[in-house]
Amino acid sequence: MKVLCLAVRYGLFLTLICFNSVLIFADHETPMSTVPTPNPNQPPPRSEPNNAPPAILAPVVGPNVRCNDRVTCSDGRGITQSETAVAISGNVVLCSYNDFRALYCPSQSPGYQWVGWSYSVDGGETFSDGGPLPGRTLHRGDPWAATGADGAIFLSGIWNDLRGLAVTRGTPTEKGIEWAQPTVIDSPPGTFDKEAITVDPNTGDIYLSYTRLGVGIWLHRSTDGGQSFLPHTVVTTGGVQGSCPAAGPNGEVYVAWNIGWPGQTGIGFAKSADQGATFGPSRTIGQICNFPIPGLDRPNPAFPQITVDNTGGPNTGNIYVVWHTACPRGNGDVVMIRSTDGGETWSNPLVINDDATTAIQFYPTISIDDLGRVNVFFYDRREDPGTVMTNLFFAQSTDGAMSFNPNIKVTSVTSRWGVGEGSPNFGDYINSTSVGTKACVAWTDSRDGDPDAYFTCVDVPDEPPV
Ligand SMILES: [Ca+2]
Ligand SMILES: [Ca+2]
Ligand SMILES: [Ca+2]
Repeated sequence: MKVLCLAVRYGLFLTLICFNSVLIFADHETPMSTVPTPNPNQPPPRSEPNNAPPAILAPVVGPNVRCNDRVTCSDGRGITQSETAVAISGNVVLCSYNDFRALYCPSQSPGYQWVGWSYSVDGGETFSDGGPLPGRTLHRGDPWAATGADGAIFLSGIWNDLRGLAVTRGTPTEKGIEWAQPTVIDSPPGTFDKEAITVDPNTGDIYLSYTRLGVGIWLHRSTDGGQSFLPHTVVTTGGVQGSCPAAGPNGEVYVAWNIGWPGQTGIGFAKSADQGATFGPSRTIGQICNFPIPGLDRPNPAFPQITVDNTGGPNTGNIYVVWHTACPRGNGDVVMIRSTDGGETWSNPLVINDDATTAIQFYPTISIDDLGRVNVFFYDRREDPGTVMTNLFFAQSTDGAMSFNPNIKVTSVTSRWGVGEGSPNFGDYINSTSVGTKACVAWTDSRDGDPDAYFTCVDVPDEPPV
């Protein structure tokens, strides 16, 4: 029998009335004589831009911790650390960045290279500057990092003045990270740029995608823990940049990229169903409408980030892509699209930032935690629209990116963009990773006066058992 019940409130009295059935329940609440005490564990009142389901426990933003030390070259130069990568293995955290001390004083003790790095052995509470990497000044920047299935940490970057790429395997220890000699990819000859790596969590295989300037996006696979890489596969051709790879649960490899940078127009995508041996046709899955980023000293790079749910949960296999664009609302916003069918079809873009301002949001980075929650960090100027004052914000989806919970400010101090030396002063991207219930991020922050790499985690506890 169908039962329709209405909760009707008369003043302080609540009455539950049921129709089309016997009256099951009718009661009157006892009027409250005192105001309830707020529960500090309850989240604050939420806005409703995304119809987000209520969270049970409040997220906790950790302290903002600087990764690099602030030692400069003896002449005062070398102040910029930016364009960040991050990987976590147990209590060891790698925080990597373009380090301009490599430009101005590579020989100064302890020795600097373009792929700067710092490490933490206490889960990111404190960091130490890492010093020389094997290969030293042949490292040429654009760091990216990933954690291997065996707990190793992989750090990639451009090699030898854009003549190759290097992937360096790090072994976490109680004292830090022990680096092997880099594995170099430098043939056939060409101009290499803006690589990114990912690890297939099921096989441990490493995928590295990158730009062959003027040629296209290529991809290499390693099946031996980064000791060697198979010959390249062409992902796409033409004027493209800013690729990002992701591995699916059944050997799929997906790559997303920026079409036409710096005259960027859209987000490209291609799929391999055979572990990167061959790729299907390139498709345009998103649109880029350009907007300026005041304080950034070169054209705005709208590089996408892509990830796949490999948790084994209900959204396993879902693909998520984030980037920034002014298309939806006329100002810079962070948007996401998702595919639930292996990249065949995609959702419409969902604007993740929930502000009501015309401020810009940019440089989104995405990861998926052990619960399948979709975690996104991005720069945000909602508190100071139209200026160079920048914060980092966080947004989480618990429903497979159908909606996002209210955004949370991550930075405890606002950064002023524009300072720095060399280009790009604040980098082309930031990076994040999720471990357990924590979403962790490395970003560029200038609260101390010039660009530095910073790290923090946002812990969003799981809902308590009912
Ligand atoms: Ca600095
Ligand atoms: Ca770069
Ligand atoms: Ca905006």
